[in-house]
Amino acid sequence: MRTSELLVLLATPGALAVVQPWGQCGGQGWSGETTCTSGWNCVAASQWYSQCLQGSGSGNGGGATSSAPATPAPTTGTGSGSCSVDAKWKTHAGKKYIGVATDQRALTSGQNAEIIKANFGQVTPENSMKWDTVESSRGNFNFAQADYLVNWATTNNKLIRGHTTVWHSQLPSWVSSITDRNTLQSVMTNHITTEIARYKGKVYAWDVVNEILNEDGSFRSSVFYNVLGQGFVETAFKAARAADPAAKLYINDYNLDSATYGKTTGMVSKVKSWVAAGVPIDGIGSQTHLSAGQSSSVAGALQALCSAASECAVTELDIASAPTADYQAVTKACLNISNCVGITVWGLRDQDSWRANTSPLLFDSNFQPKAAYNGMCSVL
Ligand code: 9MR
Repeated sequence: MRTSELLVLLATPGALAVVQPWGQCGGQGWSGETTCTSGWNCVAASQWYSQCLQGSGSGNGGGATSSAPATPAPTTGTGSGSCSVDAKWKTHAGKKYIGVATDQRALTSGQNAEIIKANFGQVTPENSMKWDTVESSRGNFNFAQADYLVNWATTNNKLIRGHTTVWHSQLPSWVSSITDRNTLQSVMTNHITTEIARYKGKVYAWDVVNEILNEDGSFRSSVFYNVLGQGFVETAFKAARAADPAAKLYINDYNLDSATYGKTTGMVSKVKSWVAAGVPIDGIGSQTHLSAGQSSSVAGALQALCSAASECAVTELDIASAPTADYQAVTKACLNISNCVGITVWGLRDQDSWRANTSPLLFDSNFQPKAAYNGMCSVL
């Protein structure tokens, strides 16, 4: 929430008696408010957690408010014995999801959909919302795969992290070859506005800009930085905020896994100054692609990152050979930081990972949970 919104709320008697967008509104043991703000519905995600969502099926269908629905049956934990990491995560205050990267192809094959439904509370499109998929030529938008994912998530009460609008990679050459400032400004703004507005009210958070820093924390050379200068960040976030005012807007990057690393310190100082200057950044996403044994510095890094924005998240977790201790350490690191809202694992099965040869994920080729999955559950 921005300060201006908070002041309005505090000045309005009774205004805090409704739950704001994305807030918790029910679940076993919940004693807080159960009525969502106007236009949002209280939807049960699990036995333990109901959340104010927009555009989801249940609730009062457009009236002023809606209250918590009846508690659903416990999640059975398909594919993982009796544990849903997402349901256990949400028993902790302020924790919104454990999610997974997926897309239409995975969701329509094998047991992917079934396992995600039972064990995870959020999905990130692994590829379908990237620029080369969505706008391969100027002004010609193709949202077929992204629509599939959004419809699937909405139907199944899963949060969505939109990924990603401005990224130097997977960027069509018609964009990367632009040299005229006004043209690029217009193209970038139109891309952000069109994509984010299409899913307004349905996406919890957007990775508005992705991987814009070098390892030393300076700006990466990209068409956006080279042609527009660092002001492209402010332009991008303002366009995103205008397109969907309720979505949380993130800056996302990798190699933010140690507090003393140049990229981490650069990210922290840049985000603090952007936020102070009124750039609408709500969160920092730490991708967290790790090697085995690399988790020991993650808690300190997340503390630094999470101090710079109103929320933060682990957005693309995978760990070479998936050691249980490393998955547990990352899980506890985010769990112990009050504004670290969730963890997204970058794929379900090892064989579908972008680094499949390192077997870095939580489920094996037979859709069976690995030791690390049960290890995550046991620390929740
Ligand atoms: O996992 C994604 C892989 O399937 C794609 O081929 C690749 C290029 O688009 O992107 C991978 O996901 C990346 C993510 O979008 C951004 N951070 C790094 C991820 C791994 O490369």
